[in-house]
Amino acid sequence: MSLEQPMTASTHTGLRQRLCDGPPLVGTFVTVPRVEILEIAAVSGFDLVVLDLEHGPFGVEALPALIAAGQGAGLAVVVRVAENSEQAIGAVLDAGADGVLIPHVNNAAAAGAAVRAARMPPAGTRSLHAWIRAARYGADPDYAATADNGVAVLVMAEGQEAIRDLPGILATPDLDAVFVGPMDLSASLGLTGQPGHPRVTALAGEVLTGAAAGGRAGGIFAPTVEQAATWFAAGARLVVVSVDTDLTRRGFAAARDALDDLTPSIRRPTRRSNVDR
Ligand code: 3PY
Ligand code: MG
Repeated sequence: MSLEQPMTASTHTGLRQRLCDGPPLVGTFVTVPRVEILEIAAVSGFDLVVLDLEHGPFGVEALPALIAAGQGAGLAVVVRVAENSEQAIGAVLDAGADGVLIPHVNNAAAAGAAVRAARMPPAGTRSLHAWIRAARYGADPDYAATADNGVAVLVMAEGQEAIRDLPGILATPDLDAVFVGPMDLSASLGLTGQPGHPRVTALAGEVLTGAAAGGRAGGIFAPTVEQAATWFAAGARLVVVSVDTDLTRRGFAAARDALDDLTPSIRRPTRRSNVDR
């Protein structure tokens, strides 16, 4: 496959460079828009968080504080936009995100539109504002020239159409990563809610292999750490493991279950934990 701009471009910095040739990255989705959640992810050893504007109950107004807190704690902060539009993508990059994750990118045309929205002219069509957070409020005189260097663009392959057009998506100039959404992929195969189904994992594996062969980073969401481990073994450059809500619920449930085991006097008659599900 010929690529106009391979990922090894020496100008790449930050998350772009880490996706390209750094150690594999471990992330998690954040749907609870609290500084504390990001700081807990950081002290727990995560490399990256994805602030989720597609499924989380918050908007761009929350981003500056969350991104600042995450970056200050040492995390790379990616934002998943709710839609593939110039406005949505530009807004999260203006807020200073290290990368943007675009859901439901079903074909090469959609991938091209996403990348153009994220890149400054002449590579793309992103609107320049020199006094935004990402430009250090005007204190970065080189912002227009350097903005693209560190910003990672990750498009989600999460439907059968995207799998069919994978070569076209991978050939998109200036794209950094293709990221599999196994939940929606399972639904598109008529296997809703079965991200571990062999037909889903086979296609996901094809995306990761294809991405590596095409000079892009392959990433994937894994609902469990066990699935995450298999994806790292399959060569994933980025695995986003679970979601803040599920990790919190599992922690709560594990503590409550452990108390039941240790203290028969407070044991619930029926164990309600779903920690293993
Ligand atoms: C998916 O698996 O479809 C996702 O979008 C992960 O959140
Ligand atoms: Mg999805």
